[in-house]
Order: sequence, then C-alpha cells, then structure tokens
Amino acid sequence: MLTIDIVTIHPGLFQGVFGHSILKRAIASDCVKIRLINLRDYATDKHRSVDDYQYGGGAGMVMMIEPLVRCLEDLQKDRNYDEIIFLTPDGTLFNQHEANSLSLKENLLLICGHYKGVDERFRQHYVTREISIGNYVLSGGEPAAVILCDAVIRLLPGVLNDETSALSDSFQDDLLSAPVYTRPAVFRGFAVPPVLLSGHEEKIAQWRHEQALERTRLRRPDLLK
Ligand code: 6GU
Repeated sequence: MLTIDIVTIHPGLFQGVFGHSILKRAIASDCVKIRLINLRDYATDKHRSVDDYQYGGGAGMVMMIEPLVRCLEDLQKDRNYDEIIFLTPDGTLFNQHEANSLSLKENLLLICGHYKGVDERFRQHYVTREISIGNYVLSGGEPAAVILCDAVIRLLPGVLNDETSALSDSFQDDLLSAPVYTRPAVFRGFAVPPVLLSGHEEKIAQWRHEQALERTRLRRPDLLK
C-alpha cells in the first residue's frame, strides 16, 4: 500500500479534499494512507516559528532548515521514504509519466513550501525530488500537493471502479481523449455522431482514435513531437 506523508503549516487545507469523492474512498478502502504533519510541531521557540529573514537581505521570509530536519528525522523513525519531494515552482514539471512512476512507490514524503522558499541546504542535502505543477506561482505548496496526490492516487489498484478507465485517460498515451456523449441522442437539434450509435465496435474504436489524434494535433501539437 502507498503511504503519503505531507508536511505543511496548514494541515486543515487538506481535510476537505481528502474527505470527498474518489480520494475519500481510496483512503477508506486502504488503497492509500495519508498522514498530515504540522511543521510547527517541530519548531524550537515559543512562537512556533518555522521561517526567518533571509541572509543578505531582501523581501520575504525563508523556511528554516532546523524545524524541517527535526520533522524529517522524527518521521524517518517509522518510515523509509522512497522519495522526499519538495513542492516548489522551480522544480521539474509534473506530468502523467511522473504520476505513474510515483504511484509505484511505497512511501512518499511531500513537503509544502511557503514564503520566499526554503533554506537551500535543506533542498541540497535532504530533498530527493523537486516538483512544480505548472508555470505559475501559488502562495504555497499545498494546492500542488493536493494535485499530485489526486493524480497519483487515482492510478492505484482498486481506486477506480472501472480499472481500464485510468488507462484511457488523456495523456496516458500522450494523446488527448476523444469526445464523449450520453443521452439524449439529439438535444435541440445537436446530434451525437452516428458512428457511436452504430454498435460497430471496430468502427467506434477507429473513430475514437482519429478524434484523439485530431484533437491532440489541434490543441496540443507539442504532445505529438
Ligand atoms: Cl509546487 N508551489 C508553488 N508555491 N507554486 C507553484 C508550484 C508549487 N507549482 C507551480 N506553482
């Protein structure tokens, strides 16, 4: 079973997301175990500080190495992490390939950054992977951690009802998905493509493949390279 430990100064941000829908079910059915760790529990002063001014001056606080290492070493008493992942906008871009790879691990540690960043020594000496979810800046790593967890957990065996549906996702074969339709067959004159009503499995599969290719060519030509 996959376990994901998440170090954050806002554990409450996660409760809603993990308490609903597919993620809730995945946790309830023991496909994944998630632990939220409040970094402030590892602060060393009475204010429970986890950040400080940066050396050399400049705006923005920096997360201190000491609480992070105290936290990490405490967690490592009962876990051997496959990856210690720092979520940061200057990390490598997260994609489906990375999600697939992480879904095969057993113990992941996610560390959510805040403020101006994290003391570089922590990144250099303790972190094993740095991940960004896109070319924009979030106010903290938490939303990125949620996205990473969702993308990984839905791939775990037993999480999706229809085991094949994760395999037919957009991106799983570097193609976007074909369009999908449901009842009614005609809505205000807008008809479903007739081939889908034909019952001809081979023709349907071929149509879907052509649509996927065409959609990818038009919207995401970068995926076809
Ligand atoms: Cl992982 N963190 C933050 N703060 N901003 C981001 C991000 C991560 N990925 C994209 N933007």
